[in-house]
Order: sequence, then structure tokens, then C-alpha cells
Amino acid sequence: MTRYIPAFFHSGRSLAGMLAQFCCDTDNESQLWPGSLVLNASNLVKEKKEGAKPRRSAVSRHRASFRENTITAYENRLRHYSQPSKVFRYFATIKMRNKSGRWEVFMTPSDFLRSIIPGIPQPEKLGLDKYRILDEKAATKWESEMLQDSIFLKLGTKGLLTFSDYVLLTILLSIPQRHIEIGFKLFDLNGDGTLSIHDLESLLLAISQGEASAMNTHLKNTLFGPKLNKKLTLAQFLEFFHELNDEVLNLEYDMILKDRYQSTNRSVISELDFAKLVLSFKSSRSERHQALKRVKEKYGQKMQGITKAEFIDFFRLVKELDSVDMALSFHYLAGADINSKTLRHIADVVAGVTLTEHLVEVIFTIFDADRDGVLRRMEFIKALRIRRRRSHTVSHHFRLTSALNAVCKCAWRTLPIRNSNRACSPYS
Ligand SMILES: [Ca+2]
Ligand SMILES: [Ca+2]
Repeated sequence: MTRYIPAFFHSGRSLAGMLAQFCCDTDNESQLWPGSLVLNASNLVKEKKEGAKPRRSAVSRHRASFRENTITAYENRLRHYSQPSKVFRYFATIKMRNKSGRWEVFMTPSDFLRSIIPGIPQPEKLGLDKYRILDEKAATKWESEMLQDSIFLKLGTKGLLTFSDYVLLTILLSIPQRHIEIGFKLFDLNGDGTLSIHDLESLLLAISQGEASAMNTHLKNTLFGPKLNKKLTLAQFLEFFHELNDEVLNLEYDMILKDRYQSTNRSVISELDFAKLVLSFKSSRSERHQALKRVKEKYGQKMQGITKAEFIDFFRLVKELDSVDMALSFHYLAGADINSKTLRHIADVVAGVTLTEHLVEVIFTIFDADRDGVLRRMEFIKALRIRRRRSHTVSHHFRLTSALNAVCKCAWRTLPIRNSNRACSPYS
């Protein structure tokens, strides 16, 4: 029965949104697209300001909070379990004509961040398949909220992301550097140390099982030049990879600050909010509850906060979780306990990050359930492994094994014994 509750609230939310729109909107144009907001150049600025308005409700505070918690839980599950195309359709907020004149859905950088950060609510009226429709004039006037040097602006002139961009970025944010290096070598089929746009296309088609194409991404011009004839070296790709990861972590921190503490002007996020974020996909409710209780007891009254630098260092460590797991298992095999000193040492050696004493203390408060100062490996790794995925995208729907199969198929087809020089496509 409980599994129908989110669907019920989601329907209620959509219905309420539509009713409100029909009752309040005097602009006839908006009725052309039921359930969507139609923007023209004159009301674009107003809508931009209203877009991120927090949810309001006339019902009692308790019911409003229950409703918001239910929607937040639903959105977190959607981020984690739904098909990438559905996640994209839920969090994307812009629909406009593309260069060939066809209507296409786009994500703004903020939409993209909301799609990967658990607990950040999607604005009202902009849920599944609900978009702001930009007419041609509004599309030309639309401006991204990103800073000039943002990596998102390099992806397209206005930082708008297509579905293929979304898939590619999600993959790049989910996998560790070591996997990028291996993938790069696997798809460098002629072995010259560079990737062409066609190699990247094969990689993306294979990983996304045909759902995303490098040809549809704005990223192709950034990586391969306007004529798409540039060859991409591993060093260039890694530079882009690090720049993207650092900027997204920076923006993620700022977005959490803005969402949680807009009224208080606080400059650091609390230990409790950090713990909620880290444990957002933890399957055991009671363990999550106990962990949050420990954090609340310890930092509820004397909050120091998690700085942006600590936040970025922690998630850099999470990204290298496979190597951390291996290092931890060596320690366990050797009979050594994982205390705070060992964890700091592993973080330094494996991910090149220096965890502050305060951050290590917070990590132990979250994960050390029996409070004996020693970390249980599997609990620590399991919870963070789920968090690292960013979304369900890479882990379940886009299988790296598909990519490896594609490489094997290509290698088989190009074997000299088969005496065939035909072009290799993983899907032919
Ligand atoms: Ca090559
Ligand atoms: Ca323990």
C-alpha cells in the first residue's frame, strides 16, 4: 500500500499545479500546453524569479511537512532507481526548438545539479514532462545563471544540456579516474594514444545501450573542435574530467547552502545535513536513523559545520572508493583496526586528499555504530558506494560490461583471419 503514496502525492501535485495554473493564469498562450509553462520574452524574467520558489501550502505545518517529506523521498527514489530518460524528463525544465526546428527538452545546470543531489526539491509545476516552453524570442533572451568561466558554458552557448549531455556528464561524475584511463585505452582502437569523435561515439553508444550519442552532445565541440576533427589525448580528457568534477562539487555545496540556509545566511553546512546527504540512499532506515541520532547528539548544540574544502575532499575520497576498499581490506587482512589515523593515511595515499581532524570525527560519528573508535569496513563502503553512483544511471542501466562486449566484438571483426576491413559498429 505504501508504495502508492508517492504516486498519489505526485498526481495530487500535478493536478494542483494544473488547477492553479488554469485559475490564476490570464495569459491565453499558457493553455496551449496543459501542464507546461509557456514563456515569451516579456514574462521570462518574472518566471525565472518565481521558478525556484519554495513549496507553499495552505494546509497545516505538520501536513505540509509530511507532504514535502513524501515528495522528497519520492524524488530521491526516482534519482536512484528510475531510468535515466525518466530522471531527465522529471528534472529538466526547458523545452525549446533546436537548430533543426524540432522541439527538444533541455536541462539547465541547476536542473542537472538537482537531478544528482538528493533532497533538493524540484520546483512546483515542473515535475515529470512539465517544462517552461521558450518561444524563439525568449530562447534568444534566456541567460544561464552560471558564471562566465563555468564548465557548463563550454558545453553549449547557454549551458543548456541535452539528454546525451546529461548521460555523458552523469557517467563522468560517477566513475573514478582509473576507469577513465582504462576505458580510454580500450576504445583507442588504432592505438595512437588519442580518441576521435567516432571512438567516443562507440564508447557512449555501448555504455548507454544506444540511448545517448556523442553526436547529440554539446560536449563534442568542446572536446573535438568545431569541425570535430581534433584528436583527444588522455591528458586533455583528464583535465576536462577534473575540472568538471571540481566545479560540480563546488556548485553542489553552494546549492545545498542556498536550499537549507537561505534565510540564515550561514556559510557552512551543518554536520547533520552533511550526514543526511551521505546517508541519503542508505537502505536500512533504522541504521540511518541511529546514525543521524548520533550526529544530532554530538553536534546539535555545538555545530562547527563542514566547510566547502572538507566537503570536496570527502567526495573526492568517495570517488576513489574501490581503491579505498582495497586499502581497507589490506588493513583488515593484516589484522589492523581502521581508526581515525588509518583512515586519514588511506585518504592521503589513495585519493591524495588530507582529511581534517574534524571531518574524520564526523565520519566516525556517522559510521561507527558501536562507538568503539573502529570502523566496520563493509558498512562504511556499502553506504558510500551507493552515494557515489550519483544516480541509477551508470550502475544498472548503463553497463560497462556492454562496452567491453562491444570492444570484443569490434576486435573479433577486425581480426586479419576474418579478412574483413569493414567498419566496426558495436550495434551492427
Ligand atoms: Ca585512436
Ligand atoms: Ca565500531
